[in-house]
Amino acid sequence: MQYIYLKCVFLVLFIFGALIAGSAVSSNEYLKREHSLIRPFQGVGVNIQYWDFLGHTMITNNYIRLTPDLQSKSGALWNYSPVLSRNWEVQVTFRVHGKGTELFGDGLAIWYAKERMQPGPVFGSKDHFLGLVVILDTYSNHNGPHNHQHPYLSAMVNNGTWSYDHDRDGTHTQLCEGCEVRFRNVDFDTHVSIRYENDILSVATDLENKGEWKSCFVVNGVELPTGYYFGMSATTGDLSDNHDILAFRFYDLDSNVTPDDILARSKIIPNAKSYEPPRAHKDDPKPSMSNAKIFFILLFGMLIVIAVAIFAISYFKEKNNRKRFY
Ligand SMILES: [Ca+2]
Repeated sequence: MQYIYLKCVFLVLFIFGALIAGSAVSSNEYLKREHSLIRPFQGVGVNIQYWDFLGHTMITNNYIRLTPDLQSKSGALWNYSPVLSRNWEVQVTFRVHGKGTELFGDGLAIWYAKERMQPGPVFGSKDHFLGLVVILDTYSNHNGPHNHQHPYLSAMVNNGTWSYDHDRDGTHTQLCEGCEVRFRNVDFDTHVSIRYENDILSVATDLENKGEWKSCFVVNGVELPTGYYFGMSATTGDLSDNHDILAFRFYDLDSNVTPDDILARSKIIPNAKSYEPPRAHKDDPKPSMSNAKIFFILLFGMLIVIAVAIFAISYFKEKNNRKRFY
């Protein structure tokens, strides 16, 4: 009796153990360490495994600070393993914070690009890039009215020929309408997920500490090559913020993708079918007439009408008077 009881206990323990092992495998199955960045960051010296950094980037155990909350700083982090997956998802945990309450900037960008470690004007990285960028733009450079508030999340796919237009906050080259995002100065971690599967790009955020993704946008027909690199960069100008990266997790979503597919895919040029062709940079239209101007024009017009009326009345009156004399 006791033997059967023990056997049952062992069986239950075995099944329980197998379930735990199974779930551990399934949750780690697709995480690729060579494209990920997981705490603690400080290993031997100042090296971070699989990643290079440049500019004012500062590494601590718990976070990587791309820029401090000081003017004119710029930093970047680039993975040095080319991505050999056709379908993937990355989840970036970040924190943007600073002393500014009304004015802060400039923002943070997450890259999947052909060239790595290239400093430049687009949130600390190269313009005219080949690949994808997802931008968390904290400062509205645009003087005229936007139809959205900042911070604003948007994406751009570039074949190397287009320029990111800061004066328009990239709205003329964005992939589609983005979304307003509030991630600054919160006392919990904030996350963005970029999923690229079967040429569909989906971006979602978790900015409210709820542990759930909220969709920002989904776009079909996005063609990105294999063999590009992931990176993150940030910059400050007159305005500043701390731009901190806390984690970068890469999940391989490939199933039934052959090495030939991966190779063929490495030769394509980044392209997005739904793309609106970028509009030429035009200056804002001249401000329309002020209310005061319109009032004076109307007043002037009315005075002319009144003057004409008075003249006409007196003219006809005189004509009538003259008639009576004859
Ligand atoms: Ca901006």
